[in-house]
Amino acid sequence: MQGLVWSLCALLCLSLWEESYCRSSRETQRTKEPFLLRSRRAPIDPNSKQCSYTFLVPEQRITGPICASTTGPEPDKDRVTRMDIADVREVLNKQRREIETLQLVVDVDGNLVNEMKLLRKESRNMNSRVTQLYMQLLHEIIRKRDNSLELAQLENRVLNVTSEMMRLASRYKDLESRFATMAGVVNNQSILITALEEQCLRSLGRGELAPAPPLVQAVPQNIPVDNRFTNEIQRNSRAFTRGSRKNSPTVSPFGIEPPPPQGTLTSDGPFKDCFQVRQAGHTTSGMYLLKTDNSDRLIQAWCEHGLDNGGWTVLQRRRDGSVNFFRNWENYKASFGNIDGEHWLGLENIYNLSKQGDYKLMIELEDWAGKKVYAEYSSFHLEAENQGYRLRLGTYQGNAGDSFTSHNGKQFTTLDRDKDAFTGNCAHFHKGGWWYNACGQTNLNGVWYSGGVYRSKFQDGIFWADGGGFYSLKSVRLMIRPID
Ligand SMILES: *[C@@H]1O[C@H](CO)[C@@H](O)[C@H](O)[C@H]1NC(C)=O
Ligand SMILES: *[C@@H]1O[C@H](CO)[C@@H](O)[C@H](O)[C@H]1NC(C)=O
Ligand SMILES: *[C@@H]1O[C@H](CO)[C@@H](O)[C@H](O)[C@H]1NC(C)=O
Ligand SMILES: [Ca+2]
Repeated sequence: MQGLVWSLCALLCLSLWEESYCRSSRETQRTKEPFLLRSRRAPIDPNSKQCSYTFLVPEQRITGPICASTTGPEPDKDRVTRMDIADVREVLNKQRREIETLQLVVDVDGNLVNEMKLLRKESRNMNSRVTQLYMQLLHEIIRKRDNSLELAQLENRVLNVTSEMMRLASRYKDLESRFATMAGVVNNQSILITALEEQCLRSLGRGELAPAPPLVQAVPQNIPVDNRFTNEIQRNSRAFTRGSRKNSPTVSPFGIEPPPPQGTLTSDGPFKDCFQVRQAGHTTSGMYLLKTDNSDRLIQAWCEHGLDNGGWTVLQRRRDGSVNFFRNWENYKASFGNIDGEHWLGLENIYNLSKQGDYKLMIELEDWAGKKVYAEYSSFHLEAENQGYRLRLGTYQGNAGDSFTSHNGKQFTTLDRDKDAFTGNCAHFHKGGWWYNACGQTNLNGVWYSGGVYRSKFQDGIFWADGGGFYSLKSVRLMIRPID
């Protein structure tokens, strides 16, 4: 820019100078030839002076001046030129001043233009900046509005949740009071049940109060102590549902035949017992069809092949309380329950099985800590029905303790057939069917209580004296196999 301005100035100066020079040269043209035009004009200028020479004769003395050069300007012309120069200088000065003024103006103008340009640029920048800021502001405003909306929603939700919480708290209090009422009712019912039980026993004893059988005194070794309440509840609920369960496979404990056990038969038998099944090559525990000697009836039985080389015929099994064992003579004579779950194989079947040869009995017991023990009797068989299916046991061996030998030689007693040595009916006290004595050291067909230690007026749980009379076992199995 600056350069351009300067070059412009220079051009201007040059032109001005040339103009003024030309003017002055025109004025002086007649007297002085401008050296620029001499070459052009010299040959044709008629006013141009020629140099004149004076030739001297050598014999003669020099009397006149020697002309060395006659080109010097004439005095007239000299004067004119000086005046001209003064004129020109003045004009030049004047013009220089003008130029300086112009220069100043130009400079100012250029600065102004620059400033203008800068300002314009700045303004443009400002505009875009302002636009940007405006957009940002808009954005912020929109965002703020959204936030406030969200905040309001959140507040609403918090309020709602708080009110919900209060509602739930009040409902919880309501439920708590209702629970307290129910607990009171349950306690009252429990008392009532006990009273009714006593009354029932009294009426069974025809007005006389039958004395309770002696309790098994053995103290269990590992009693869980914190589940008494659980047992109480369990017991009460059982008292209500006993004999009226609809979903149970065993519809009624009295007289009604249970539906045939279901399951898949894996037998290609029939076999005489599970030992024969095992000998035929079957190694999978499961349900098999058995046919005892001199009988044309088939028996469904569970063969246990996973224990001690297998071949065990299961006579009874308890494990989850799914089947009611407080049943009459007909039930115990036949069979009940589910072959693949809790069941009783039936006294007649057991009798027919056990008379086929020499069998030993294995009783497997598991407590609620998962500990398994067993009691084995070297021989086992029952006598016929007219002998009340009297129990005949061999000698004990095992780690469960011998709680069964005291039942040896006893007939089978149910709630409707009392063959025990006790004045009352042991089946009523122990709530099962068994070879009761008076009443005995073990009750494996008793009530299945959850948790082990149970609270009951009588010892009616599934107990094995060595585990304690008030400790109900978790699972039990009675199995027979021919003596090796
Ligand atoms: C809060 O509860 C009111 C009714 O009690 C309901 O209309 C509103 O939609 C609820 N708000 C939320 C955020 O759940
Ligand atoms: C329980 O029985 C007692 C009296 O034996 C009685 O005062 C109380 O109200 C009964 N409670 C319930 C919840 O029935
Ligand atoms: C038991 O065996 C006898 C023959 O000894 C037979 O008549 C009877 O039907 C058998 N009972 C069962 C339930 O198989
Ligand atoms: Ca009796």
